[in-house]
Amino acid sequence: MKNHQSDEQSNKTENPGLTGRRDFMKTAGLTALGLSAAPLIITSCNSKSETDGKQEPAVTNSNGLVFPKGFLWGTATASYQVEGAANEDGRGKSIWDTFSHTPGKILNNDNGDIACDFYHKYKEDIQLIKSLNAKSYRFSISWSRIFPEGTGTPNQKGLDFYSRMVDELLANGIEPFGTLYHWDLPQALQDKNKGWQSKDTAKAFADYAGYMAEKLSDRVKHFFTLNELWTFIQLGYGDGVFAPGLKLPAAELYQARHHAVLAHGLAVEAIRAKGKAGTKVGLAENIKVGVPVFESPENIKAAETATREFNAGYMTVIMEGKYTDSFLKKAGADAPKFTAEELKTISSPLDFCGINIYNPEAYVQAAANEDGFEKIPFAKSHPTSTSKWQILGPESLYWGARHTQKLWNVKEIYITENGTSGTDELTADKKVYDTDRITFLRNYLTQLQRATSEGVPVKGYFYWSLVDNFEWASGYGTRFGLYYMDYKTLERIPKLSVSYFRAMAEKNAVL
Ligand code: GBH
Repeated sequence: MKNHQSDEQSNKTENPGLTGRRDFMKTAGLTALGLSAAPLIITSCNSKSETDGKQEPAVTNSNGLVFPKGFLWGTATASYQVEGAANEDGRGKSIWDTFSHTPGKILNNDNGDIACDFYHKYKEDIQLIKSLNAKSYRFSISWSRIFPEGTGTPNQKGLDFYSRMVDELLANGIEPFGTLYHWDLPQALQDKNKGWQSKDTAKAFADYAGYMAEKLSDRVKHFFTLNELWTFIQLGYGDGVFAPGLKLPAAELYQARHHAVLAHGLAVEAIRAKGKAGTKVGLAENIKVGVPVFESPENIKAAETATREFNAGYMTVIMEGKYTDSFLKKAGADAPKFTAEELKTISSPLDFCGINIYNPEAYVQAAANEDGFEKIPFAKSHPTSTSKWQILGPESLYWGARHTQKLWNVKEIYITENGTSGTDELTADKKVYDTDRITFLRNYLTQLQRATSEGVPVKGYFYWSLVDNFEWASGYGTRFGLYYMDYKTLERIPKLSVSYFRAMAEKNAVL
């Protein structure tokens, strides 16, 4: 194995890819756009394995693609997708219990009653996280475990579960990042309020968020309000393919969307009011990323404008406190009703932004039209993962982070989800050779490292997901995990990508 010194040397001297790119950025005129390439930040690789006498890591060449010191490696999951224990310890039903138990809604009529049984196996899973060299874990809290009816009297046993899970993470040197809503709305609030169609649900969410901050912020320092507002509103209330399975007319859908961003803002205020000093709050949105089809200054500008518009009803209104003109114009008579005071709440300042990125929303080029950009249709032959919606485009990770910084001046960014699904065949001797996932990770993380090397403040990366789990309407057939789940025995089997992730997290570099 090369010694440490020579690794560092090679970072500085033989880095043709990066040097070439910086030259390109100059010639591409990025400096003129205020996007000058920051000096490369070179941190030394972790030399633990050389000093503590443990086995040497299998891979030693980081190609110079090193992340900043302190960069957080982690994995993510969500309550309904992994916990199971659907009827235990006083948990109330959520809209996903109802939806998944409605025949025909989920592939193979799968449901989350047992899922990965994380509720009982969390200690085992925390050891899996630890063995990945991950120092952080993003989990979500099931609202109906805490408030079985959505509001009212909290259920102590529900709280106890998250409390002991957080203690276990901390005892293993893993920092907990808590998401307050990953789509499992208490069924009681769907019944009583029509869910997100009512402002009362937004208020109930804020009460629950404040309660959780009060109880956990002595140990959980980062809270995400809502996960992927676009997804649960559009697919749940617009397209009917996610819970609660509604297809609302446009005006009602716009209003539900407005209540979701309002819920976010009210929750931010509640967490600030009830959390310990220093509690940080942000969101986790699947930002829709416009990727310049190639990097000319005009296309880069167009991709930025496009990204602002693609996210107008979600990230943009949250970050800017206004709906864009073009959003309101397109909505016309269906536009949501809102007050100036609500916009102020919605745009309460955040401590950080979490962005979930799996694919580009579109490749974009400059155009002489009203919008200033046009979307380029994807080629039919453009590669996808086994999830057909997942158009592969590693640059989306770079541009997603960079647009977030540039458009909204964000100082702390986390990639709160990124991952891919594969066929993941289990061999007779219990191996999974997921070469596609490894290739995916190498390509996407190379783009993320490009962002950090240019000074985009990405502080951490959470792979989706730790284990294969309940993939919503696709049930258990679609696998995103680093660990393979044998759903008959609930055995967790490391895929080849576990070794890869572990080595990268140790080196803090793309390998
Ligand atoms: C994330 O969404 C979720 O946060 C996470 O829970 C999920 O497991 C993970 O992705 C993997 O899917 O059913 O054809 O209408 C990512 C964004 C938006 C991608 C909804 C899938 C559904 C397409 N997702 N989309 S479809």
